[in-house]
Amino acid sequence: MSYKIGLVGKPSVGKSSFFNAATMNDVPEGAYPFTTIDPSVGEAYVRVECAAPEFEETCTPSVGTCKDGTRFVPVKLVDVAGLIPGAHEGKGLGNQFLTDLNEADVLVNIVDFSGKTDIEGEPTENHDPREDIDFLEDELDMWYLEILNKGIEKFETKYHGAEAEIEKDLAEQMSAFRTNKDEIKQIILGLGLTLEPGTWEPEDREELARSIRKRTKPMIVAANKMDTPEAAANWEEITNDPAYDHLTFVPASAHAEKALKNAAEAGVIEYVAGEDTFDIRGDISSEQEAGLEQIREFIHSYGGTGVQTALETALFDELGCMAIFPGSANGSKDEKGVFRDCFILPKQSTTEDFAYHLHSDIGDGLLHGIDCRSKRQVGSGHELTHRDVIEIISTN
Ligand SMILES: Nc1nc2c(ncn2[C@@H]2O[C@H](COP(=O)(O)OP(=O)(O)O)[C@@H](O)[C@H]2O)c(=O)[nH]1
Ligand SMILES: [Mg+2]
Repeated sequence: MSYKIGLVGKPSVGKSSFFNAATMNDVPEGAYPFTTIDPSVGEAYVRVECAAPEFEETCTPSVGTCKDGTRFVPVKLVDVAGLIPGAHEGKGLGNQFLTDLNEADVLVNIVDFSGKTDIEGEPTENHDPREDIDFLEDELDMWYLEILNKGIEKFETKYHGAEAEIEKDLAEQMSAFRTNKDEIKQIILGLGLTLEPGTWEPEDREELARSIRKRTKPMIVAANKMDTPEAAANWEEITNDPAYDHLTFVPASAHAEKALKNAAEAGVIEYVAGEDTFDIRGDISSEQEAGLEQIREFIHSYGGTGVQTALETALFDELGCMAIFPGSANGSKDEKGVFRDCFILPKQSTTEDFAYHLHSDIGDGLLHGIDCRSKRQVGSGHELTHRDVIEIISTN
């Protein structure tokens, strides 16, 4: 039931490196296309400031961990097979890629900001990363357009009687994108189009496909390989380019994250994933130290390696999810421990949604909730916010 974050991007941008750094699993890496044949699914974590210290408690997480007041809550990470231009027509790994994409709740587009790989992932110099961003968005849009066109075709050839509703047929055709007819109708009207697809120009269809894609496939960009000197200049230029204002960029170095985790595993450093610093332990060679100091400088100036931040930005900012702690307003304790759980809920979740998330019986018997910080009662329709600590009062 955990959220799934999909890593996408053309070949050789560092998807597998990023995936490995975030999950510390072993997936083959290499500077050539199609290293990743099957999408790999692994467990990664998002950080949430633990609520237990505010209640002078020590948490006992049922899943994930807690380090110095930072909860690491599990999410699923998918390393999606490399996409190349024309994938929507079945080029490269084509349709398999598209099928895998549908399972992700939110996407992180990994882009090689060093400019040292061309659009197909082959080594080059001075490649503009904007081309990769455009190509990925276009590729997704063309995929949506194809499905949209099929839906329109079906609508136009089918006998409807008096019940013709284009939004209904499109929602059916696009059901894999987790949309519905109300949303489709809203998007159509929002673009100033009528509900008569016969009046739509080819550009209108493209615009519609793009709008539906933007709504149903939230995506951020992880600017990877920021540890290279070329990347800084690209970062400056692209994040200041108004044409990309619609995207959120996170500077990242999968290499740095992996190096730090490896060093931590070897007992050479103490490093908490996502932090912008680390401590060196024990004896290391001056060469090792120089390498680590270089990484220290990098994470210091970018506020971390960006691997954790990218996942958290995707889940909490782009998708709007929130973390909710079940609590006890009168301080009563479960024998298994306190602050055991930290649940990730969709945006705009209410007390009632949370109750149903816990169990359908708890939802059915919901009386009200209690905000454990203020000790105030909250109604079933009350919208929760990130890091709320809520006790559910239910007859069941
Ligand atoms: N400098 C630098 N190189 C990286 C980084 N991440 C990945 N790479 C290199 O980019 C190449 C492709 O990486 P890989 O993870 O296989 O890319 P994928 O095809 O997108 O899965 C490999 O040579 C990696 O070592 C990074 O953060 N910095
Ligand atoms: Mg790969």
